[in-house]
Amino acid sequence: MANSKYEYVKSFEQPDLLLPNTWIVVRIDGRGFHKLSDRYGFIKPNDRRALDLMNAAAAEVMKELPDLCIAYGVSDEFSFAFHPSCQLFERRSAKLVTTIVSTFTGYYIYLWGTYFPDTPLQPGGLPSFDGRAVMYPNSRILRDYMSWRQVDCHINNLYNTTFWMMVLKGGMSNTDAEQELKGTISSDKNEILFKRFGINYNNEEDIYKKGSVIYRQYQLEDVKAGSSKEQEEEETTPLQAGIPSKSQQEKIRKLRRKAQVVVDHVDIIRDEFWDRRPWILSGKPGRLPAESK
Ligand code: DGT
Ligand code: MG
Ligand code: MG
Repeated sequence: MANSKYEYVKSFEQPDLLLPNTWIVVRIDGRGFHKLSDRYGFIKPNDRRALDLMNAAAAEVMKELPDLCIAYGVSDEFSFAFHPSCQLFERRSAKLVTTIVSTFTGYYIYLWGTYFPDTPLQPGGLPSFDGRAVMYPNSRILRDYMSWRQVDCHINNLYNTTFWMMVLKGGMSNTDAEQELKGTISSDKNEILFKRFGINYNNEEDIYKKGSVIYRQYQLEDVKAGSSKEQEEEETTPLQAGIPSKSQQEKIRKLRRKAQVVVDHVDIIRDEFWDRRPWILSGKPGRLPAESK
């Protein structure tokens, strides 16, 4: 290509490569969903249709980007994790974030009518999402990140469930309910729910209490004592293999595309989830379940 006199402007573009060999989490969050949830009449505190729509859009993102290992969603946010060995877009931050945000938003809008058939989207109230990429240096910290989001889900859901019960069923004003809940701990909220409304919080649906985790399904491993330790040891070994070759990357992508993408509502804080699904942290595809071979 001939050099034009304008070409110098390219030098203004800044590199934004994320560090090698680190987990990359792209977290997206709905913009102004407080207002949007009112506009389209989302049920308080949890609208199953809204959560199912978030999950459906996230599952499509997982299918389109086989480099993703796991995604976790709650409320109007989703976190998508790329494995440390990921080389997609040379690990350029803006490319990764904008691809995820736009793919997610595209599907969210495309699938809206399936979940809200009677409430069409209106111009001026179109959903949009922001996004950012954060790097985490090892699997332990990646897991702590995921635990942080799931604990947040639990804390917010317990608060919101109690608050909206007090308002919608208990007839309290928003301010009075807020005032009464100020400074309460989990057991106080559990007690309010049980004593005043006969609700045992433990029996609430897992999608609300635990959020949603999306991953590729392979044959589950039997949990053996000490297996999480093995994982840790593997983790601390320096990455001898370095960057996988282009053909290796393509082979892994192909294998990942064969696996079914599943949506689950389970504890991701304890070891069991990760021990039984070692492919999530290792990035190496597992064995496909017999029936889907
Ligand atoms: P932002 O993210 O700074 O642009 O502002 P928002 O308004 O999106 O606030 P954020 O992300 O902190 O909180 C999420 C909002 O979305 C929150 O106001 C409640 C609403 N929301 C999310 N899921 C549901 C749902 O299932 N039902 C209802 N009623 N509201 C929901
Ligand atoms: Mg938001
Ligand atoms: Mg949010």
